[in-house]
Amino acid sequence: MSVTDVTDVTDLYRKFGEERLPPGQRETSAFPVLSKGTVPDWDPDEWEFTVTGAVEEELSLSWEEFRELPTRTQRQDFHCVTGWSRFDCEFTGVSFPDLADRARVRDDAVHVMFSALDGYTTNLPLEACTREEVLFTWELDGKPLPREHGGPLRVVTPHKYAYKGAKWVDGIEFLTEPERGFWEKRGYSNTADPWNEERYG
Ligand SMILES: Nc1nc2c(c(=O)[nH]1)N[C@H]1C(S)=C(S)[C@@H](COP(=O)(O)O)O[C@H]1N2
Ligand SMILES: [Mo]
Repeated sequence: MSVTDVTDVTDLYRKFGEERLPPGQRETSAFPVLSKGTVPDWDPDEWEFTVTGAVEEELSLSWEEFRELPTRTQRQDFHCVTGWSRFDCEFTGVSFPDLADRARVRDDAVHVMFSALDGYTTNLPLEACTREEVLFTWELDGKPLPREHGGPLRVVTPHKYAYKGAKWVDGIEFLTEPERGFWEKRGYSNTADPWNEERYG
C-alpha cells in the first residue's frame, strides 16, 4: 500500500472567523445522518455523472471514468447547520477545479447547481466552488463513503454548512444566473457561511 499525502485544510476557518469551531456549533465525534428521504438506489453500470450548462464541452462520465480523474485526500472539518461539527474528517476524491477544467467553463458562467440521485439540489456561486477543498468524494477516513453519507459520491464544502454538499451527487450544471436549490428554496441560507452563522435565508 502506498502512503497517501493528506492536505490539511482544517485551518481554512482563519479566512472566515476567529475560532475553528464556528459560533453556535458543538463538536461531536459521531457522524449523524441527515437526508430528506431514503438512500437512493445506485447502479454502477448505469450511473453517469454529467457536467452541463455554460461549458465549452459537456461531459458524461461513467463511474470508471470518474475514478480515473486526479485525486486528493484532505483533512477537514464538517459543519452541519443543525448545530454539530465533526473535526478531522479525511475525504478522498476529485477537486471541483480539476473536474471543471475538463469541461472548460465558459466566461459567462457565474453559478453552479449540484444535482443528486434522490432529487436533492443545492447551489453555490462559481467562485465558492472553484476551490481545491470543494471535493467530489467517495472515501471517508480510508474507507468507502457509507451509503447513508452519500456513497458512492458526494460533495463536501468545508467552508460552508454541509447542506451545500450534495450526497449521491450525479451532476453539476453551470448557470449564467443564480438559482436556488432544495433547502435554499425552503428557508435555509443561500450563502451558508458557518462563521457568520448564515443558517436561515
Ligand atoms: N442528496 C442529498 N444530499 C444532501 C442531503 C439530502 O437530503 N440529499 N442533505 C443535506 C444536509 S441538510 C446535510 S446537513 C448533509 C448531511 O450529511 P450527512 O448525512 O453525511 O451528515 O447532507 C446534505 N446533502
Ligand atoms: Mo443539514
